[in-house]
Amino acid sequence: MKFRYLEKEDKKIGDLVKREIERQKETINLIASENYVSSAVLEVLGSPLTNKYSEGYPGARYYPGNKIYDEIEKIAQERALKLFKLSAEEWGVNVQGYSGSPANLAVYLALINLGEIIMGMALNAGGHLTHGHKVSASGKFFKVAQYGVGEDGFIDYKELEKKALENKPKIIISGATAYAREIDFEKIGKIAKKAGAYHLADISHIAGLVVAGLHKSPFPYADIVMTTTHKTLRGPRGAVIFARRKKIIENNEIQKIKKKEETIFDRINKAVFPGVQGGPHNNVTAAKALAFLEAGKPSFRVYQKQIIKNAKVLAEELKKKGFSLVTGGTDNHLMLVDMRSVGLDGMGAERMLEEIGITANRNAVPGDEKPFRPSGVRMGTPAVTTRGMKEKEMKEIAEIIYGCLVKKESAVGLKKEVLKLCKKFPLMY
Ligand code: DSN
Repeated sequence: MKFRYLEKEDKKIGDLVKREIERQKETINLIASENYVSSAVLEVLGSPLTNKYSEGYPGARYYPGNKIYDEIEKIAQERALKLFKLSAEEWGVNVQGYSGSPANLAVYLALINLGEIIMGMALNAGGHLTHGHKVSASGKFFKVAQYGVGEDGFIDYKELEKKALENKPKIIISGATAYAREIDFEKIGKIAKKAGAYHLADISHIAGLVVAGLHKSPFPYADIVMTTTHKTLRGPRGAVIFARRKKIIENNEIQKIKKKEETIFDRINKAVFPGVQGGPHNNVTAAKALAFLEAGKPSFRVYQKQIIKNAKVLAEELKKKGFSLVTGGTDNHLMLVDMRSVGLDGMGAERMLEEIGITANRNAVPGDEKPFRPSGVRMGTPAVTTRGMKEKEMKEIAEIIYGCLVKKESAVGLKKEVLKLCKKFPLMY
């Protein structure tokens, strides 16, 4: 990539940007939440669309000069609804979310009062910080009940139901950040109804799989669905929130909306702006619209299928080499490797892999108590699949990981193998 102006203007940052692009090119990226956007998405992100304030929503802005941004935002909304096959009568979508964490916070602030109860999956079971962990705003502002997984590593839906009925949360969150198995949104939706709670599905990790029909959709069973746009969806960093237009829950009862009454979607919009955010990042909104178009193409489904095939092969190969996987395998784009099975912890394994040019992040496994020094490493295949790698390369990667973490082969030799693979599947930046 050429940065004609940057290099002249600021050599220090220019050099760092170039070095980072080289790092991305020369690294096998197994971080399950990362991906590579298309060059067209990059163009839009770096465009003058970043210059404008557009607080408000299409047709109702707090700044002049927004006719073009109104069109862009409406296109992003229409494409987002079409991508997930939603009717605009039943669902609205807010495409302004800066990222997943503020988007989840907006959902909570929209629907419940401070001090009321939310219920999500615990961090050490695979849940996200914003699903109620005590260090996040979600755990500081709200009371929290958390569910976990059983001894086999799978979500324990019976326990989930018991906790929901005992604690009577106002929101139950389905979705995870490190869970390798299909989530039964239907079951969680039914439990939420029984408990009188809203059902928020956070599909940030699996949105691409849902679009491709490779993971069951949460939409029939949820009141709100949030996703980030940069993981399996392969768009710019950001989030979107889908919300039902017609249903609202007060005093644990679902009530029909009368004319002019607020819908869940209305409340979500107000919570995003002015509740949590200021002006939307218009360059990102336009890039989201573009990414939704890309994700609607038949080639995107082929890509998602390959992500899963690759994850299954990588998981099986690692198992053959003695690594233990939480739940014993994967249904989706990621796996959680318990590094105690090869005498390491997550931090040690993460560092050793980074030294040879493989990035995969340390992650808690069920039962872990220390998030900074957990026992596992999460590995995912969205990024390597974008580079064009297939089953054969997954076997090679498993061999390199084994050489690094178990056989303790020379880092210099393994790094050369990593580079060879990266050169064979280049990034087009
Ligand atoms: N940090 C993201 C992930 O890695 O899953 C979620 O926010």
